[in-house]
Amino acid sequence: MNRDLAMAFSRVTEGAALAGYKWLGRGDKNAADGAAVEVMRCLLNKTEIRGEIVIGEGEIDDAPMLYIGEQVGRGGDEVDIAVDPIEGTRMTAMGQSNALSVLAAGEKGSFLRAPDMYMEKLVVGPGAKGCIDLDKPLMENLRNIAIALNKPLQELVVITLAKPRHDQVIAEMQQHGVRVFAVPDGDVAASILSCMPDSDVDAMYCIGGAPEGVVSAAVIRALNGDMQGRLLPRHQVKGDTEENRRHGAKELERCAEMGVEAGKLLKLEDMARSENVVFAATGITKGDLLEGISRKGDIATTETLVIRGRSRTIRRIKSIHYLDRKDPEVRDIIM
Ligand code: VTB
Repeated sequence: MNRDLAMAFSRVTEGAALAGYKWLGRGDKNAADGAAVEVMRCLLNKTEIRGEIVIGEGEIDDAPMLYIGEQVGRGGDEVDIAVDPIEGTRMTAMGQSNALSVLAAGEKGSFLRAPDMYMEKLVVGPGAKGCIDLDKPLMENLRNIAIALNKPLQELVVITLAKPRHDQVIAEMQQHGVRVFAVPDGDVAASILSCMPDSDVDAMYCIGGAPEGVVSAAVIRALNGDMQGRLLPRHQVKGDTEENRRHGAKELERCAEMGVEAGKLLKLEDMARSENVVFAATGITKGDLLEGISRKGDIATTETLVIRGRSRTIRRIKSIHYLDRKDPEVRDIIM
């Protein structure tokens, strides 16, 4: 993959983030997402790639744009692309922190194709690579991570999502003295934080979205961290009601069609098969990983993280955008 694509992809997430920002705090998740999707697609189609969306907004029937299987780009390197135009539509709609626009690209066949369902995930940075095993209890994993990092359990920092389904594990971790950072939403940013050399987060554990898991796997691989995951049907996560069971049964059917197995342990290499990946994320709202967008009149500032797996270079790009100078099709959505 041409390394200059890193710059091209940062432009794509910047545009999508600016589109999401326009809807910040307006209580309309779908409008925010729709705008980001449209800009992301438009900018991807101006990029010199022959790309296929492998993690996107869903299946063609219910996602008009950036659906799984959609071809994007105007010709060039053949790449698979995993996108989350707004990772945190609720955060964007409600003006909460940590919302990002995210894209990962890799050589053909790089990413696991998984349905949009839940995934249990455990992520660590390079220092604890090879020490995790999701088939073992979480506390045993955390003890092993602490040993690998040469610190007492009481100094371990684990980030998770503050969701009712995690109340019990959060309490258990805290009873054992682990420091828990429970953020409301956004496990992609949380996963990246656990692999960044300048962060004090040691691990990320949660049950979140599978697409978010695959996007995270790409960047974790690029950062030489480690991750394991397990696909879970809805009724095992959200309560064993009739509706959830019906929904869960459909997810299991999709798994069978796509050749993946729910409940089975997935290793990092199963989810991200090559380290020749490029990852770009632009902050929409201020978070622990990235600055949010700020805008005065028609001038907006963005911060974007760009990571190239091959060289493992981590760049932060601060951009100032004169919105009225953007291409008309983008300008009309972001202004
Ligand atoms: C998950 C997580 C995301 O939303 O998809 C979560 O992976 C949805 O959780 O990072 P619920 O089903 O409990 O609402 C995020 O936190 C944000 O998109």
